[in-house]
Amino acid sequence: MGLNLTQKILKAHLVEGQMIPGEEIGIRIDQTLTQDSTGTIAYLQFQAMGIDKVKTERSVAYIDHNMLQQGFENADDHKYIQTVAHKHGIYFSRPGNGICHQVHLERFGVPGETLLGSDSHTPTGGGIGMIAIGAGGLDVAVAMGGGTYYITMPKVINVKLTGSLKPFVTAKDIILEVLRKLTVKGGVGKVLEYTGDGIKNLTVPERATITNMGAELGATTSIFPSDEVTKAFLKAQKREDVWVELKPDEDAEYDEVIEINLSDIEPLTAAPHSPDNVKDVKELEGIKVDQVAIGSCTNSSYMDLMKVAKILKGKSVHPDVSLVIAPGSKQVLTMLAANGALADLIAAGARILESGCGPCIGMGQAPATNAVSLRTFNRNFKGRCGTVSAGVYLVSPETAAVSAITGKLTDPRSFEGNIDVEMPEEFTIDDNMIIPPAEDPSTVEVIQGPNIKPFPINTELREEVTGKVLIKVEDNITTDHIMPSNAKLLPFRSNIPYLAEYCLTPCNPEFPARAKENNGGFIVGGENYGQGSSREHAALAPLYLGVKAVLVKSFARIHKANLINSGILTLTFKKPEDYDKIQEFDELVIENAIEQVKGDTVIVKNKTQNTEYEMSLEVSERERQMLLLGGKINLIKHQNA
Ligand code: MIC
Ligand code: SF4
Repeated sequence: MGLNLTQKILKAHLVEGQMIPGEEIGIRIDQTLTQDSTGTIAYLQFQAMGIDKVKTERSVAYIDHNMLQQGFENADDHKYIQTVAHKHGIYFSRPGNGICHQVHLERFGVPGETLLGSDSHTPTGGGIGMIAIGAGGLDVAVAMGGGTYYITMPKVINVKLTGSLKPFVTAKDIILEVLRKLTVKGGVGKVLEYTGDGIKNLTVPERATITNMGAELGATTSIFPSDEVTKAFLKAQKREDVWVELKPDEDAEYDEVIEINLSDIEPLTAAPHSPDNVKDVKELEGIKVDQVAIGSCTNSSYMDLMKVAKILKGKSVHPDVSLVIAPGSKQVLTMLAANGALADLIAAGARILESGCGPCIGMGQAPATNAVSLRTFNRNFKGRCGTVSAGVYLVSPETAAVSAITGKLTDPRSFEGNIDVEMPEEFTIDDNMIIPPAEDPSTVEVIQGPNIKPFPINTELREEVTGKVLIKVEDNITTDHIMPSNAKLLPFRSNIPYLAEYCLTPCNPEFPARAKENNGGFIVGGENYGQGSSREHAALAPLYLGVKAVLVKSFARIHKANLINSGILTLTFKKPEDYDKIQEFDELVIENAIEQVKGDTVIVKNKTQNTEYEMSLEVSERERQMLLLGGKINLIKHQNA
């Protein structure tokens, strides 16, 4: 039986386990990436491991999330990350050089290699045939130290693309179509492998848009083959030497096949407040738009922004619309500046932001009260943009640009004119904003400012785990609910005690106080709990507040791993109807916890209601060890002792 591409790359990196879907496997990681908002804690963890130099082939530390520098806090984070990177063999991408995923694709990604990143959109690298996975910072720190990365062997779904896109229909619309079909939890435990004749006409940036938003499906990752298109892209980046051809075997088998005829796809939008709330643009056309934001790791490539420039050339942004554009990288911005497209954007009235995440993570450009914001980004969770009452619609750059002119959500096909953009034969290359590691690390002093506080570490599991239900939340709770990120909080990503004051406050402002009064307790949630970001702060803040267990109908992959890494019990209801019975403030107890955690079923007693629930503990043996010892750091210490 032939192998699909996912299996081939995993097999080449397999260190432990058997490649049977659902079983835990350990893989070797070739490359890592971090960004500033998860990086500081990840490097503190790396330092705590006492390893001098990273053992990966390439590790890169990016600064892209928080660049407002309203106070000293995040400038301190940048300084720390720069010095710690310099000392330990890590490349440092300076603020202004661009969004981690865009720059990594341009300058570092290698087909057939594995990439682990402390950011959920790391699968962008699948656009050039990498197995690129998002994880919590601690997992990335361990990988930098040469440690194995463990995942559940995913099922591989073949997404077969046929036909070709109609004019003004884009890669963004393809992935929105997949989201419409599969929903935000449809990819959990799966890799989406794209094949078929339809991929031939998709450039690397277009493929990367698709793999990037595989994160919104909850997928482990997404991948395209490495073919002539990939070669052309790498050649244009003067990196042809890293290209290899990679494709599934002729007789490859897949766990599932989905066929999509590209010519059937229409311009789409994900309406508030979920990336899978997908509608045809036609259906919603005419909605008045207040803000248009173009950029993010999903849609800020040279090709994307050239199309936007072509649409805006000689036109004016509608008087009621604020149009902001953040180019994905210095490379993109330099090229737009050199060929005059930047002048066209500015002349039309676009507000040009620096190359970084910017409004995507709520760092500035919060829309007005009740505003409608069209964004080319990947997430539209309530409040993520900085304004709780605003409605964010996710769209393609083409739809965004055309709507910025008309002032209302507009089908881009109404634009008259040609917006074809050729893939450049050569990108403008200058890596002067990437600082290589120090030749003599002993001369480098790591500078750690006062905002950088120690991170919490759990204690061994107790015989009896007791506490109240501190909060009960519904389905699809995101990490943006659990540990919100915005311009006010992002500067405190290395200060868990401060952040904890905001933990779960979008669901219930009293949660942190309640947790402290009761010495911690339990969280109860619905399906897909913890979807979205890789931020381990969404586990560290509950840990700091004394949360001992999370009881849900189902978990999102990265958040579950982060909870286990923090030694917090991850329990799922065997009978989903039990979720309905449990109430906030109920007193719960897990008796004989140590014994019970050694098995797959844990009985949680509800003392208030005098009943009990059967919960599954779906973890590997290694994870069980972590839960018994109080997290991954304790496990590492234990193994080294
Ligand atoms: C996001 O898009 O939510 C982020 C900010 O990039 C996060 C990482 C973080 O929370 O720092 C992610 O997607 O992992
Ligand atoms: Fe940055 Fe937004 Fe991409 Fe997250 S999704 S990495 S915040 S651009």
